[in-house]
Amino acid sequence: MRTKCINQETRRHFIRLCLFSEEDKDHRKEENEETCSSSNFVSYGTAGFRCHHAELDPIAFRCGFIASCVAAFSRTNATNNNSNDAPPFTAAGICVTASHNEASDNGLKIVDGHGNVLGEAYERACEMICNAKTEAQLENALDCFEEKLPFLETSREDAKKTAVVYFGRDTRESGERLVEKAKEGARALGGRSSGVAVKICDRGVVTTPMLHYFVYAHGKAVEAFYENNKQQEEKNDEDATERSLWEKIDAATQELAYFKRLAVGYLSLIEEDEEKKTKGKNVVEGLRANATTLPPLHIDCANGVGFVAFEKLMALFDVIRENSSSSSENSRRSATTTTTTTKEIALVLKNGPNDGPVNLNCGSDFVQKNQRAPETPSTRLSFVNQRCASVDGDCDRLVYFSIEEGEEEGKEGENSSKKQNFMLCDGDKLSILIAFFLIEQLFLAGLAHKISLGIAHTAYSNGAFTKFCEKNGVETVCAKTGVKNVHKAAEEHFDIGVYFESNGHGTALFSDEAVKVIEKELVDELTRMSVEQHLRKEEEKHIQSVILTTKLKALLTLKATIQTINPAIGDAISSVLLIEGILRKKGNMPFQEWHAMYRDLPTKQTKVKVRDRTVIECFDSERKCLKPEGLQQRIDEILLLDSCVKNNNRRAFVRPSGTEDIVRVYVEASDAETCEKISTKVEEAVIEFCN
Ligand code: 16G
Ligand code: MG
Repeated sequence: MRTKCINQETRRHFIRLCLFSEEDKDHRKEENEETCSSSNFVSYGTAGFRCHHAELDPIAFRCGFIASCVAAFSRTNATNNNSNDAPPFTAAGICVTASHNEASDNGLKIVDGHGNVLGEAYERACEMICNAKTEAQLENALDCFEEKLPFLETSREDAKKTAVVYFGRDTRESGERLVEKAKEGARALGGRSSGVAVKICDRGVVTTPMLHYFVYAHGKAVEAFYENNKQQEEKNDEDATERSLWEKIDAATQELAYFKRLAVGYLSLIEEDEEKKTKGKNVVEGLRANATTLPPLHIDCANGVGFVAFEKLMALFDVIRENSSSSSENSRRSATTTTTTTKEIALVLKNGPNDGPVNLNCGSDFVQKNQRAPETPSTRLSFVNQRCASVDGDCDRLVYFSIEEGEEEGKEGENSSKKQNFMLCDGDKLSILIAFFLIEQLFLAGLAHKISLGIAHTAYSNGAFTKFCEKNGVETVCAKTGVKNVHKAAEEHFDIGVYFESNGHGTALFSDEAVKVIEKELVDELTRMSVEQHLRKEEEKHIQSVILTTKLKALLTLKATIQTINPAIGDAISSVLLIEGILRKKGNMPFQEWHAMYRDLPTKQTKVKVRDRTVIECFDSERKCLKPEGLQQRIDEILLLDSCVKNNNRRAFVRPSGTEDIVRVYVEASDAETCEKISTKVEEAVIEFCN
């Protein structure tokens, strides 16, 4: 039988505190009668617990405890190989955010020791812990948490001395209160009886991807430290070792470390003047030679934390610029917009936390779903005829858009109406741009045969996107909706897996092996170059070095790309830098050209309310349904509408939502009218089969 990690005394302490906070919740509920939902059960949704903030106090407390346990008893890369060498500091994280939801909602996300979202295997146990109402239920839930889950396959003696829990929150008003509750829960594990010391690292108002990054960076710092120590094989004074480790961890998990990583990655990515660099000039000086011709990017920050974080990034670019030279470039800050225009990057920030409730009439979800510009009073018109991007409330989604406004033909003059053309580059187009760029670099670096690259997407990706990939020989794989599913598919199928959901949540994942291959090739190439340079005759030098430089440049570009990407999770800030970098390297590619790489088929998405959405069971990555019986056959028949042959441009699927009590219907066809017709019929079929 397995030893329990959380001993009886600690359990009892936790349970006592939980039942206290249960009373606390009832008290709150009376105060917030109108706003609380009637159901007490809060389910573990697609991305953690999320609902009206007034419901969340006890859940925050319990999630805090769960995070402490994950930090104390889980194993990371550093501990996997040799448990006797177990580092004393393992980490986990709690992110208090409700992403793109309205301002009165909030949520809890638990981050594991690698900086990833806590694994699916834990979801049910977390749900049980967070919803348990009695002592017996809590005991049972904790048993499930400990005994069913592979993470905790370790005895109490293996528990680390210190469990570090990182906390972060978005700009929602309820965030601070919920973080405090979660900290209380985290501390409930600490103490003499548990053998664990809990260290709280509150990083304040940060984006969700930043919090993930801190936990990731913590793990990497520990790993590197132990690797180094092993090599040195000297037995240091234990206290001094621990102090020095902690200093390293602390430095690696600060905001500045995160912004520096991304900024330096970006500056290296856009550096083109190879000659200047080889003559010993630094990255920034090298850049001075290149003029910025990409028009500024206007970023809608969803009235959220993205604004705060982008401001910090821009301040860092300002410092780098000031250090490198005095110039006439400008940086302007005001209450509602912040502008940085330098030769390296030109950003105009809009919709910050002081401009209105988070996500209200703005943000990536609003822009993508409504296919129009944010409608906050201060910025409504200022997006027209600009290059624009939109992030969500916690800054992990990104879409680009542009609105061209021109005179209606033949209507010039005073009474002319303006014609607007809205163009969206959603997750599909972000994937395409990044994947094509990386494929090119892999070819130039001579690594295309060694490193596989492909795109993971969901059923919501436009049919035109998958056809375009196929035509261009890019492998794709379709996964179920939800970041965790697409992330996993990208990781499993490719050495470099580019993935984005159409809603803009995604990244490019480089496997450890791919990173190693790129780094090794870079070292080999540099060595080869210097040796050959030495041996070659003067007149041959020039021709050879051109070939070598192309390869070297590509390898350096790949390395810079890796650094520009947040390795833990999809990150809108990191994606903006990567996309801006790629557009620059593509000769300042205009938005229109990127948008026109392929033309999306018209689509329609609707919601259908049914008695019980769970009667629908899907397969084939949710592109087909198995149950209720007969529904799929009906959909197939509807797709033949007004035609007796199968039309490859037509697609329709239905799936139960993971975040709302509805069924989602998706339809795609060559023209909007057919889309509309098919959609109505599929909605009717759903109602018929599901009620
Ligand atoms: C959540 C997911 C998102 C997914 C959406 C689907 C995360 C961070 N977010 O917002 O990836 O696309 O749910 O919602 O995992 P649905 O099931 O209601 O269609
Ligand atoms: Mg989000």
